[in-house]
Amino acid sequence: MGSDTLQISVDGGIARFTLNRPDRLNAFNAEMSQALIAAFRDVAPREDVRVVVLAANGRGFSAGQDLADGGVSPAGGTVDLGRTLEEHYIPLIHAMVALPKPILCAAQGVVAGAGASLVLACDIVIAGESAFFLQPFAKISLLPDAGGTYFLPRAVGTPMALALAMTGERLPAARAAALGMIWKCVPDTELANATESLAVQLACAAPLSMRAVKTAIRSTESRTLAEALVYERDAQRALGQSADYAEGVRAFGEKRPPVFTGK
Ligand code: T3D
Repeated sequence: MGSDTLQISVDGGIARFTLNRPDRLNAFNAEMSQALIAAFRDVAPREDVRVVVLAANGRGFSAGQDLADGGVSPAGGTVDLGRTLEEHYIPLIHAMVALPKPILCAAQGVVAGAGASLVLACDIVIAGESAFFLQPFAKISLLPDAGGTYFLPRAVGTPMALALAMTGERLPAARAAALGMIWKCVPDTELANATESLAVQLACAAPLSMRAVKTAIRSTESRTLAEALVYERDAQRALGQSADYAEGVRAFGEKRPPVFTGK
């Protein structure tokens, strides 16, 4: 697993995926996209992985699509960007949203284009103060993709999403946090520690609960209130019959931390 462009490690219930094209500001080429898709698919069924941490090496998280990569560079004539979306970003976003475990993202520096869409597809985002979110698509006569037109208005509201996508203005991490687009903005020097302690917390959380929370909240857009209530009833019924629920209540009564097994 992994490649030169994506570092992967698994330890203590935490899978760490680290984008590794720092000299290109972690712009996505085909190799990095495919490695990331394979990595998310690989950990989906693994019981030894409770949370994924997505991070990036270097001064920026990602500058989006690598504009020099063969499939998208218009230098050699017209290109079919629909095809590259079909091959790379659509399966990637599906793999992330369908992953039955939390994805925690740690972002620094530039978070642009498809890289920004990817971050919005993560479940919890912590950003360093240096981070800024950028929708550069219109500057090259494109529209936000990789789920950008879906995630962005839901994260910041339609008026803000339109303005960000049409102007290409930078949205600093502190403002993104104030808008509720990300979970937290911390000093860059604290980004690694803040990410690690939240990753450990999520790795110790009840896996069935994490999966149910993600599935329920991620699917609200396509559900009516009545459907959401029914989904909650059915999911809660199943969770209430799990060994982890019994353990959670027992641990509460015994005033000790619970030990969850995912059963
Ligand atoms: O169907 C499809 O697949 C299409 C999908 C499209 C999805 C997208 O993501 S479209 C949007 C693509 N991204 C951009 O348009 C952003 C382009 N980059 C920039 O605007 C700037 O680089 C940044 C604002 C991100 C950062 O600026 P700065 O001054 O901090 O760094 P820099 O010097 O511009 O970049 C550092 C190097 O990374 C530089 O290379 P060099 O000169 O040192 O050899 C630069 O060319 C390279 N780089 C930055 N972004 C990209 C890139 N190389 C390829 N693709 C990039 N996107």
